Order: sequence, then structure tokens, then C-alpha cells
Amino acid sequence: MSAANNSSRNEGADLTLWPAEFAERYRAAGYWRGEPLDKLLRDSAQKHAERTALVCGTRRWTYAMLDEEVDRLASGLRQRGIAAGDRVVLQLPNIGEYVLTVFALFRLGAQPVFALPAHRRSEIAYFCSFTEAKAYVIAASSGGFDYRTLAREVLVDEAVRAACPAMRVIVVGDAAEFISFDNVFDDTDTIEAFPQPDASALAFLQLSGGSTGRPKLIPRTHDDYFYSVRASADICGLSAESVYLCALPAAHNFPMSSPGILGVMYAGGCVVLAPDASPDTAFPLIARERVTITALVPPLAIVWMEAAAMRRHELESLQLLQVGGSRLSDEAARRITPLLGCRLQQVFGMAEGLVNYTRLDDEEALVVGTQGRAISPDDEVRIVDDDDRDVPAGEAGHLITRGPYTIRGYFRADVHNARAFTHDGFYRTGDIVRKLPGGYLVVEGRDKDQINRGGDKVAAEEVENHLLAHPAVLDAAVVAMPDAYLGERSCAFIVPRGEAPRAMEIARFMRERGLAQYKLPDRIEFIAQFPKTGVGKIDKRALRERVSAKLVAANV
Ligand code: OOB
Repeated sequence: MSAANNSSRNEGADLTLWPAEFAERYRAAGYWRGEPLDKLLRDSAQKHAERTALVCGTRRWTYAMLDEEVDRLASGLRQRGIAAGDRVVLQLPNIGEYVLTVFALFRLGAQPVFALPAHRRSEIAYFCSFTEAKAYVIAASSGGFDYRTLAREVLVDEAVRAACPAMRVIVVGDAAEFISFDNVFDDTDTIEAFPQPDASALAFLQLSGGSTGRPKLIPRTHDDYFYSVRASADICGLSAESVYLCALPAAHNFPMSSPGILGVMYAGGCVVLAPDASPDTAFPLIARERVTITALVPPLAIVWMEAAAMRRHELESLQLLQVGGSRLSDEAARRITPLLGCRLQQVFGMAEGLVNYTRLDDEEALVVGTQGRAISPDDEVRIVDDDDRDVPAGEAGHLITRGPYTIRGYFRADVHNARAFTHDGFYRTGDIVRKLPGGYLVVEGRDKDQINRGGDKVAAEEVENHLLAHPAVLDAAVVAMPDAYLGERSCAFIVPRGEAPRAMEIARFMRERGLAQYKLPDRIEFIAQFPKTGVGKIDKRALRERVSAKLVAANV
């Protein structure tokens, strides 16, 4: 069952939906309710009109205000030619306009494509052209970077010009030659009604951490995502009293929906946006707004623990710290409650769907030593060997999964989908996992060709392709190397064509390719030839061991 698209650029079906018998089951079980995500805000605006929904710096929105501004923004976007079904690449920092835009697009039935602030020309041009975006929404500048300059580069990209001939750029702040966000708001008093988007249709596109040459796009429907949001809010005990600090980049799946911004707004609580997750920024916000729950990746949790020694009083209101995105060591997990004075919840999730949580009433051994269990009784979680046969209970294997909020295929990626999903629709997560009694999972490692830089995912093949574009590079292989702070960093092994270029020159070349900074190799090693496996493939394990040994020898 797939909704085909007739574009000649198409690399396959837009959406691979759940087979009818699964869809029926998920509806009958009450997971899929036919409600678009926008309803979440509408309902909270009814129930909690005067409660604070959103805080950004000194700006505050009640639910009633937020709902009204979303109406005006949606109406203004429609006047600017954005219609139901259009895709809009969104690249905003953690500011109020981000939340307004997301809900305005949902209300219109337009589909956000969630880019991260770290993305640069290479990624953004690809997202815009591949999704045939009608608009690109940015902040004028943020974190010392001018996104208008990036927009100018994207607009002259050949693929973007071909696929998005009239792409509008909407800018929060000084818009220069582009459309000012503030001017998009419709000033009229009478906002026309918006037709309800079909809840079983595509709601938005998330990015996959990926392991392939180009990032894959993850199509999520209103029905499936809304379910994961509701269930997550429930598991995390959210209520109208909850105050959530969004310190990770808001567009990432973790702070968006696990339970994140959407979960908190569903529960009628308050979302506080932090411009970054450093203790100096986050701790005063926690103290000022009486924050009760927040989410971090492991390296940040460790930084917070160090900072908390002197400033524990600022964290008094904090009840729950969620940690996920990469593996939290058992030692670090054990120290969270004593040092931060709040409970820990481990979260092992993926933008493709499946999210696991330790539960609030779990005993310490589970909270510290596992990455939680799946949200739904209908999440099918299997641990299999190389031939897709279930491994004996308790043994490590490949995690494959399907369920009411796990996609059945990436957006326009038929060839890749045939590999990334089993014939009966299980998503191959690429994670090596053990399953304990009760369904609790322990993440043991990974078999996907990816580097997890403290939650930032780097697809080895994507970086290798950029390296191969350098004339002095004959062959390239990117692998993970251990890192005390991030868990892993990336090391690029390069077989030079003739004399080895300088590592500095490769680094400069890579920067000019317009890649997000976190994807640039942390270390470059030249090598005469690659070690090979028995079947003649590059032996990445040997390369990982080689760089690890070098780090040990250098006492890094
Ligand atoms: C989250 O989502 P993504 O899409 O950026 O990355 C998913 C991958 C997983 O397949 C796994 O390899 C890794 O990130 N991962 C973890 C982990 N949480 C994610 N590995 C070990 N321990 C964990 N706790 O990262 C994400 C999405 C929703 C909620 C939380 C994280």
C-alpha cells in the first residue's frame, strides 16, 4: 500500500503505509484516533486557556495566545502560497517562533521537514530539493552563524533551482531581501477555518541519523505520532503542573515527542526553551521557571553532574532527568540521582519510531542498567541473528521492530527500504541489543555504519563520499574511535593517490563542502592500503582497533 508520487525525480513511493490488517488493529486498540497533531494544541487551548504554554527568554505565551497566534500564522502562510501537502524545511533554534511554525504548518496540513541548526549547505540543499520544498524557514542568525548567507547558497544550488523554482525564504529577525516572519502573520480579525488534515496522511518528515550516502527522511503520520506522544506523556507522568526545559535542539525527535514539547503541550504543561544546554544557561532557567523535567544526551548529563557540585540549589525543582540518544554508562547512570537530586529515566529511541523508557516506578537496577522497555504492548521487538532468526532469550542480537508508531519505509527510498526493512515490515534498527525479562533492553553496540558522537549521528558513507571527491583521495573509510567525553568521535582513514596531502588540506576541503560541523572527521589517518575481510570488504573493525591502539599508545 503506497501513495505513489508522479515526480520524475522520485526515487520511490512517498509513503509505505501499514498493511490494512495492522491499521485496523491499531485503530481498534485506540492507538490511532483519526486526530491530527494540531488538535493537541486546540484541546489544550480549550482546557488550559490561561495557563502558560511556552516561555522563551522574557516572552511568555498562554495556551489561548499560542493558539490564536498559530491561527494567524497559518492564515498568513496560506496567503503566501503555502498549502496543504506542501513541504517546508524548518531550521530554527530553540525559539518561540519554532513552536508557532510547527503548529501553523500542522494546522494548514503542510508538512515540516525538520532540519537541525547544525546543518549546512550540503544537507539543506538536499532536503529542499529532495522534498521539493515550497519554503525554507530560518532565523537571521543564531549561535554566531548567519543563516541568510546559507539561504543564499542554497537558493543558487542547481538541484534546488530545478526542484524548488519558487522557494520562499522566511526569516525570523532581520530578513534582508527575504520574507520577514513578522510580516507573515495575518492581521485580519477573521481567520477562516482550516480543513482538518487527514490523520492517516504524512504529518512531517524527520531526519534519520542514517548510515547511507544521503540522509534518509522519515515520514510520520498524525495518527502514529500522536499515539507515541500521548503514551509518552503518560509514561512520564506529565500533567498541567509539568514544566519541561527543552535544552536539546527542539527539532530532534527526543525533545519533540519523547514526551518533549508535544507531550508537555498535550498534558497542558509548560515548555521552557533554552538556547543551549550548558549549565550556565540551563540552571538559572530551571531555578527561575521551577522546571520539573528535562532531557539530555549522556555527555551533557555528565557536564551537568560536574557543574551541580557547586550549584545544586538551582536544580531544586527538577524531578526527572531523561537521558538518551547514545549509551549512558552504568557508572554515570548511578551518579545522576545523588549528584542532581532527581530521578533518572533512560530513553532509547529512534526517529523511525520505537521508543523505550525505564519507568518511573522501576527499581534502581533497571533504571541504571537498562535502556528501558517499549512504549506499547503492540510494539513487536525481536532480537535476531544474522539470518533473522530469534536468538535465545537474554542473548545479544540485532534489534528489529514493528508497531503502531514505527515506520514501514523511508520517504522516496524504495531501494534502501528493501534493505532497511524485513519482508514482513520489521525495521532493522542497526542496534545490537539484549532483551531481559519484562522486555527491558540493554544496548550492547551497533552493526550500522554510523558514528554516534554523543547523540549526533554521523553516517560513515556520507562523509566517505565527500572525502572521495578530493582529487588526492584514492579511497576513504570513516570509523568510530573511543572518546571519554562524547563516547565516540570519527576517524577518517585515507588511502592517498600518490603523495599524501596534508590533513589540514583535507579538513579545509571538507569544510568547504558545506557539511554540518559535527560530521567533519575528528581525526585523519593516512594508510597505504586498507585491511580487508575474508570477502574482500574494507575491514572497519581492524581500522577501529588500529586507531584505538594509537590513542592508547598516545595516552589520549
Ligand atoms: C534518538 O533518535 P535518533 O534517530 O537520532 O537515533 C537513533 C539511534 C538508535 O538506533 C541508537 O543507535 C541510538 O540512536 N540511541 C541509543 C540510545 N538512544 C538512541 N543508543 C544507546 N542508548 C540509548 N539510550 O537518538 C532518540 C529518539 C527519541 C528518543 C530518544 C533518542
